[in-house]
Amino acid sequence: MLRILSDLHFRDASSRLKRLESLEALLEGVDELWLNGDTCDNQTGMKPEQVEEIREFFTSRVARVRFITGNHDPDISDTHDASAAEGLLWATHGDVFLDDIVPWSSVRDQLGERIKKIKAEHPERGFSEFADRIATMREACIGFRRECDPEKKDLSHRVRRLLTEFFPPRQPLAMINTWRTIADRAVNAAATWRPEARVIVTGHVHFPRIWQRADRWVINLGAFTGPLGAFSVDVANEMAAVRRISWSHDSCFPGKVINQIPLASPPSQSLSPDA
Ligand SMILES: [Mn+2]
Repeated sequence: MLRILSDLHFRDASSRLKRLESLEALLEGVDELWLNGDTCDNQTGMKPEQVEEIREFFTSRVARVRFITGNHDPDISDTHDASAAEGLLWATHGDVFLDDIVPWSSVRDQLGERIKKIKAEHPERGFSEFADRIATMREACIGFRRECDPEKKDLSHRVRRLLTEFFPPRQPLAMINTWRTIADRAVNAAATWRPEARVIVTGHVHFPRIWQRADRWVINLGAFTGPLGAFSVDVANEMAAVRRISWSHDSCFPGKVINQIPLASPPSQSLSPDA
C-alpha cells in the first residue's frame, strides 16, 4: 500500500510530532511512502546530519520513500511531485499553485522579490509550466531562513510567532482567501500540467479537506502543526482512501476513513470486438 503524508514540520516547536517514533503505527503495512513536503524546515538551524536522521528513520522502515519537496524543505530531494495509478493520482506540495508561494505570510514580499530576481536571471525559463515554476520557486526557498527559530518555544518566541502570523490582518485574510481558492487553482493547473490526474493530493495550506470539482478531486492533507489536524491518503486496489490521522498519547494512528475515491480509468469508448 502507498501512503501519503504531508507537512510533518518535524522539529518545529508548534508541530504535534515531537519524536518520529510517534509515526510507527502509520508506517505499518506501508510499502511505499510519500512525504508531500515540509517534512522539516531544513533551511533554519538544521544540520545536514539531522536531516539525514529523518531520512534514515523512514527509509529503514519503508521499502520505498519519496521525500517530495516543500517550501520549508526545498532541497530535501529533487522530487517535486509524484504520480500513481497510471497518473490518475498526482501529489505535489501545493505552493506551486500560488504565484507568491505563501500569500498569507509576513515574508511574502521577500519571497516575491527573490522570485522576481530568479526570473530575471533565467529568461529562458517561463513561469507557467510546472517544471519551470517549481524550479524558480524552490530556488527562491533555498537559504531562506525563517524570522523565528521554529525550534524555540519560550513565551517571547511564541508571542513573536503569533504576531508574525496574524499581523497585519492582511495575513489571516490572505490565508482564508487561499483556502477558498486553492481547490480551483489546483484543478485548473492540473488540467494543463497533468491532464490525466483525477485526484490531486496537496499539503501546504494546513487545511485538511476534500473538494470535488466535476470529475476531479482535490485533497489537502492538513498538517501536524496547527489546530486543524491531518489526513493521510492510502492508495491500494484502485482506490484512494482518505483517513483522518488520530492521536493517542504521543502516537499517531490511521483513523477513520473519511472518503474513498475510485482510481480507475473511465471505461473505454471503443466498441468490443463482438459488437
Ligand atoms: Mn507547511
